[in-house]
Amino acid sequence: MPLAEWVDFPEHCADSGRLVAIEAGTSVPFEIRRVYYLYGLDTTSRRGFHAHKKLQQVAICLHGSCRFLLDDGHTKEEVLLDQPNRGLLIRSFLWREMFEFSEGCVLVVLASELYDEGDYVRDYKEFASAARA
Ligand code: T46
Repeated sequence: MPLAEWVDFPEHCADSGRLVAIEAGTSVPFEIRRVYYLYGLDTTSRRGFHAHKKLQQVAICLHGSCRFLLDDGHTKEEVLLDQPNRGLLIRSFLWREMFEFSEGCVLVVLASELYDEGDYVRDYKEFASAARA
C-alpha cells in the first residue's frame, strides 16, 4: 500500500480564477484543530526529520512546489506537492522530510491536534524501532 495518500479538493473554476473551499467534516478525514503555514523557505534546506505519535495532517502546497519523503520504518516514498487543490494526507507514525522547496513556496498544513512537542519523535532510530515493533 502506498504511503502517500491524497485528498483532492473540488475546484470552483471561472475565467477570473479558481477557488477551493475546505469545510469541516467533508474532505479532510479528521477534525481540523490547527492550521499553520511555511513560507520564506530556503530552497536548499531540508526540514521535518520527525514522526508524530498521534497527529494526522494534510499538507497542501498553495504556491510553488516541494517534495516530501515519507517513511514508515519499512518503506520510503518521495512525492511532489505542486497543486493547490491536492493535499498530502500524512497519517500518524510516518517519518517525514520536506525538501526541494521552489522559490516562493507556500505550504499550508491542516492538523488534527494542537501543537504538542511531546507528540514528536525526532530520533530516527527510536522511530524505526517503534515502527518495526
Ligand atoms: C510537520 C511538518 C510538515 C510551533 O510553535 N507551533 C506549531 O504549530 C508548529 C508546527 C511549530 N511550532 C514551532 C516549533 C519549532 O520551534 O515552530 C518551530 C519550527 O517547527 P519544526 O521544526 O517542527 O518545523 P518543520 O517544518 O520541521 O515541521 C513542521 C511541523 O512541526 C510538523 O508537524 O509535519 O512541518
